[in-house]
Amino acid sequence: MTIRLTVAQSLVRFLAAQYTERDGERRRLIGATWGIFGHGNVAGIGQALIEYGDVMPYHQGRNEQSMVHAAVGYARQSNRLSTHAVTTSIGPGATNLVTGAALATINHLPVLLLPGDVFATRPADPVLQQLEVPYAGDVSVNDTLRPVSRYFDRITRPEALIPSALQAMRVLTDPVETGAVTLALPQDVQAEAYDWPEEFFSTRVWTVRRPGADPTELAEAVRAIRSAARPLVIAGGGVHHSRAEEALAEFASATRIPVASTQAGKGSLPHDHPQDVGGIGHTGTATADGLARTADLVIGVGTRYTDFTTASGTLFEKADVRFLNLNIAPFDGHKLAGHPLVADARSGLGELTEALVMHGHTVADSYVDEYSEGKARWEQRVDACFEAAEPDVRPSQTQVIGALDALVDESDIIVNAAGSLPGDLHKLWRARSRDQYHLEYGYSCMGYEIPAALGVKLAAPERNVWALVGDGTYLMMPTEIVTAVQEGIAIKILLVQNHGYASIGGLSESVGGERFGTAYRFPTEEGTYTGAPLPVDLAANAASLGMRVLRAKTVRDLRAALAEARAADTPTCVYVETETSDTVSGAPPAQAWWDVPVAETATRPSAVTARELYERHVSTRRRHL
Ligand SMILES: Cc1ncc(C[n+]2csc(CCOP(=O)(O)OP(=O)(O)O)c2C)c(N)n1
Ligand SMILES: [Mg+2]
Repeated sequence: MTIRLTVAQSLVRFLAAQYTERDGERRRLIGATWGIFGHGNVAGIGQALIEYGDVMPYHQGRNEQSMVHAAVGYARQSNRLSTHAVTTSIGPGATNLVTGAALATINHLPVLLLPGDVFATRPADPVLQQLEVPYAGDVSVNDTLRPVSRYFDRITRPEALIPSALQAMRVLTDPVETGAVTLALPQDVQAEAYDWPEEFFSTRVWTVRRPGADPTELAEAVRAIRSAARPLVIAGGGVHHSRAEEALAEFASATRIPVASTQAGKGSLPHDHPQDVGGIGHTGTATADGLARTADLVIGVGTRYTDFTTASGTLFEKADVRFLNLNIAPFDGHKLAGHPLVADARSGLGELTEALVMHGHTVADSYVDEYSEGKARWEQRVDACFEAAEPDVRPSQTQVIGALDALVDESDIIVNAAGSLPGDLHKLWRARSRDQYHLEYGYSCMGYEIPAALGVKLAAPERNVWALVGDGTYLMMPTEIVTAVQEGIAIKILLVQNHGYASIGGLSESVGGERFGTAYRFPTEEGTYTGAPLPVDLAANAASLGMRVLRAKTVRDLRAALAEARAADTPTCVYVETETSDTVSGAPPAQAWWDVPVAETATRPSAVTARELYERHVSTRRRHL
């Protein structure tokens, strides 16, 4: 039996029949499709989405990049078992996907991209918005998506959809490979009919596998842990993706090995777990970074070891420090010349715990006392940062975070990606539940927060979802507020106004850049932008997009506004101007370095001084072999 449908209709029906399964849980793989229409998808996928609206929900986005962020937010909140598709017109609609695709791929989060493409049959070259490449007839702007996609195909014949769609599903559901998957769909092919075999539309279940460890690698890992006196776990995003939090807690409780976490891994243990020592690296806690400096064995679990984690290769100071990397991806397992333990995080941790418990292995009491004291000391610093002794003044940024901390329970979710908030949150936030802390720091993309919060809320409608945004980030991408209003998706936005890029301003100052181009201020006579703040009213802006906005001037106002927003069942924004304008936020300083190269020649004293300090830091870098 065959069914005669267009390529677009066939794809929509196929996608509606795909499921994932892990640990007995079955989910729709593609929960919905986001779309902005133009020529290239309006008569193809657009027509198919209305034809099959009963099986494929649709969301109307405002910007192609932000639609990908929404899909990514949904996918992460769904533990990668479910995601969304994104359809675009040809040309600018398609290239707007590139940033979102890079973010998805870097963070190992699945998302299906369906950009329209130029005519496969080329009846009239060039079509509106077509890139013409004189040396290659088969290149279109969609080729910019190749390097940021884990799988890319262009469907130039209807029947080619069958193998391609199956490969696309394989990659989306593969825990090693997953990321952005792109099927570029020429606009004539989308609308073309074909006789599809009926089985193409049958329900298909993709098992998200949990491979266990190789016995030789496991034995070596157990030996390494048993012979270490000062081991330290670094929990990365892989712990969450694998839902290995309980397995990690069992491992930590059994062995008493302390656990530090990356931005993606924070929340792997709740903040009050005795072995949780907080964030690691450049934005880490003094406790975790101190342990890292003296560790003889670093046990990475589901981490990519970015420069923020390793303090650009300066954090692990002990001469004979070794790395043991539990990772489902051999690529990451071999990093820092470590012993790989290639396995799913939950499976691998379970196997490690079993073997270590058999040997009765735990670390020494003196080590436990040391990190427990460090953890308690850091807690006091967090309290001090959050405390606002005088409630009738403008809050600092850390007091803003403290006000939210005092309000939320384990069901609230905070979403953030860029600015000075990620560092402050990594140092200070008390993650009360496994998925409360949603930090996108693989790409740290300004503008992620608001659309991603929409995706998170769609995946967890019963929870309070807070997008924490700086003013710079807000200006980069506020437009999905309209979508939240249109669909009644009651996200909360906490908008922190400090008149520019406080984070990059501080960084600029420390590397001899003198805060050049980082403040939202009027130019002065000397030609620098250091004049008065701009008369921009972001609260009015958010309100103009249809959102309810609560303005908070003081700490007291802020507490009341946050509580009101939390109780609201419509999209609500709390707007607050922080006290220290574009300088410091009130958080503890960085406990470890981050390599941002400084000018080797300069006449300005700030750069000359910064370079001297830079060279001292560089000289402490290690190559682990
Ligand atoms: C799309 C994008 N462009 C540029 C950057 C570099 N960058 C990182 S943080 C930042 C400033 C963020 O400003 P704001 O949201 O106001 O936060 P603040 O630093 O003031 O806390 C910039 C420009 C980025 N991360 N993402
Ligand atoms: Mg700012």
